[in-house]
Amino acid sequence: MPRASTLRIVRLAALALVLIVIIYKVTNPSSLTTLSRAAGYHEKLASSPGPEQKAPVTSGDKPAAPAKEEVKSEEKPAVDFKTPVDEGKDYVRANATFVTLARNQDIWSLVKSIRHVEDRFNRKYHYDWVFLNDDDFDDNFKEITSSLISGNVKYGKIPKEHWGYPDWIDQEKAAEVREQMRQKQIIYGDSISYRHMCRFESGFFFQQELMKAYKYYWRVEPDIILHCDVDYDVFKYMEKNGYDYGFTLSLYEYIDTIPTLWNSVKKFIKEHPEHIAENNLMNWLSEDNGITYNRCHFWSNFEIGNLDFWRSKAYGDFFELLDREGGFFYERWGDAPVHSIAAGLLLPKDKVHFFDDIGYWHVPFSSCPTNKADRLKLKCSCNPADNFVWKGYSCTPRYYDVMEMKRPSEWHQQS
Ligand SMILES: Nc1nc2c(ncn2[C@@H]2O[C@H](COP(=O)(O)OP(=O)(O)O)[C@@H](O)[C@H]2O)c(=O)[nH]1
Ligand SMILES: [Mg+2]
Repeated sequence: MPRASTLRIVRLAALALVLIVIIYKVTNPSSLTTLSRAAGYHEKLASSPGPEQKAPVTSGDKPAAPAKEEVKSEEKPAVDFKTPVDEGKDYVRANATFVTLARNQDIWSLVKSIRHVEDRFNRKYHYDWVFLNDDDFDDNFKEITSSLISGNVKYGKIPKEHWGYPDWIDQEKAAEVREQMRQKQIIYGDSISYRHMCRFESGFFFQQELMKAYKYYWRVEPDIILHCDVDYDVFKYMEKNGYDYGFTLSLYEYIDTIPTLWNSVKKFIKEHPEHIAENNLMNWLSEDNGITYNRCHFWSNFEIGNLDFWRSKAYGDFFELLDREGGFFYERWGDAPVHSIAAGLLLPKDKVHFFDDIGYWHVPFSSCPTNKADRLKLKCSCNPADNFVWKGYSCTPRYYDVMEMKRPSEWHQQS
């Protein structure tokens, strides 16, 4: 019958169509949506620079298998430098500690930072935490902080010679400068304690008795947020990759706080050419090969670093020259540009690491992992639209250029 045979033909055609689609999908796996989504993630892993070799996650939240092209990059065995979560009590930690400079009154701003660090990282690793203060910590501070921290907690009082005026500083001149800066409304321009703090963080935090036992540190300030899980041991990661300085945010310094800093740096370069590393980050710090400073600096309220670098002869000579120049008091040199210029000139550039996977906030800027796949994997709570890393006032795009690093694929959506 004509109607029945038409129906049969339609059914056969439909069946053939389904078969064609199945055959096409099996022979072209990259056309599957799950695989193409995973490809962006692996592309980033494969494009990571230098010795870093971020190996894909091995267990737990497994991304889907890589698309065909990426399989090639797995021919070279990737080294998993990211020591995964290990909650066992026999876990062997790196020789490392958190370090926080604080006053007793900072306690309620600090508890929030501690909770973030513990919840996102330290509850899995139990690293120590050293608190430093120019005064005595009170019982309330000690009781609350020690109740929150899963590693050993230590409290140190900074000796007078590390928190005060060196004898070559003309204190009247310093007071005049503070008054001028107050009138110009320069942030912390009229503060004495802020200057002692910046000089301490520049020259002395790593010399404290309690810090002498450690090699690596992670600096934490009050009122910071960790937006994402940190699902590997960052200290071991520093150690295995030979990194000496790690950062999350970089930006331009206010010129009014450091008008003569670069002149002093140039003096140092002339007096101590032996300390200047080959293949350093000068091109990140300067656009004219060292004649002027472009004011780029790593934001030092977050730092993961190697204390031996700060204790080196090179950095010791650097700090001593700057300290003699008096700019911590006659201007308002911050520890951030001081640390950054030192890391940029005294270290080869492959010793500095950008932690693109640590979501971090300190008022008023956030870093947030750029690619969506990373934010999901790390359970991030940050809005990528707020990611400062690719914005105009950030120096991190320049860092990528100088390091010849490939930018993560979604960077332009956040610029
Ligand atoms: N013990 C002590 N810590 C200080 C003092 N001033 C600042 N700090 C600490 O130094 C760090 C930087 O200070 P903060 O006020 O956060 O400066 P900002 O981040 O540059 O705005 C924080 O960890 C503060 O708790 C001080 O006078 N005494
Ligand atoms: Mg702060």
